[in-house]
Amino acid sequence: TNTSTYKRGAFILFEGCDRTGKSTQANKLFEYLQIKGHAVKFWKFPDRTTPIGQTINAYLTNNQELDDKAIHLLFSANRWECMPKMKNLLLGGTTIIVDRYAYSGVSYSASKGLDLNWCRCSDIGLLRPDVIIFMDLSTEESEKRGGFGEERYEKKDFQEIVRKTFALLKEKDDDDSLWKVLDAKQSVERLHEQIVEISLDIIENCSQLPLKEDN
Ligand code: NYM
Ligand code: MG
Repeated sequence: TNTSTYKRGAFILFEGCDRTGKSTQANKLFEYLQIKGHAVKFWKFPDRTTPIGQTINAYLTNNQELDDKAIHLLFSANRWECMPKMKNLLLGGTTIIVDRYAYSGVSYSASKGLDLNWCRCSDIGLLRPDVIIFMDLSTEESEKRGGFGEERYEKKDFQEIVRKTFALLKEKDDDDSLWKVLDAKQSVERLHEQIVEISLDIIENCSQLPLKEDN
């Protein structure tokens, strides 16, 4: 009975461990949608351009030490500070492709030993993505991709724990149909095809739905 032609944008999220191809695929999807004439924006967390993001960057590049809980809350605050802009874009009909979000926030922090439920608290009320494209790759495979870099967390044993924590988050999710787990070992092109199909479907199907909040 809703005859409105109003369409909101979709919140498409890429998640996964380091070196799984998230940024490559997020960029390819962005270019594809742009060429097809969609209103689309790209967002990356952490957003290292803000003052909070600069502190996060200093931490990740080992130039600053911070208490585990303090850095967790900064990652979360970095999402909160972007919410008004993201909300406006989505309501204005722009689709947002996001590279990492609260699921990385909880997985990386909980993998250090922080309580998982404590970690989730600071993200309660953030916008909920319409789909989570999870790039799944064994740590052996991700390590082969030129090896891990210099940044904090880029260590094989730690990544192994993060991967398991992501799986636990999916399992605990009230709506685990939101998660599309892709075998990231496939070729860039093959993955891109699947991601395009998933994304076009989501853009179409969420356009009349209200924005959801994480709980
Ligand atoms: N990371 C990212 C967190 O620990 N918590 C968060 O909330 C987010 C968004 O930052 N190793 C970690 C995961 C990555 C690192 O991200 C930097 P990227 O996508 O590698 O630049
Ligand atoms: Mg990285």
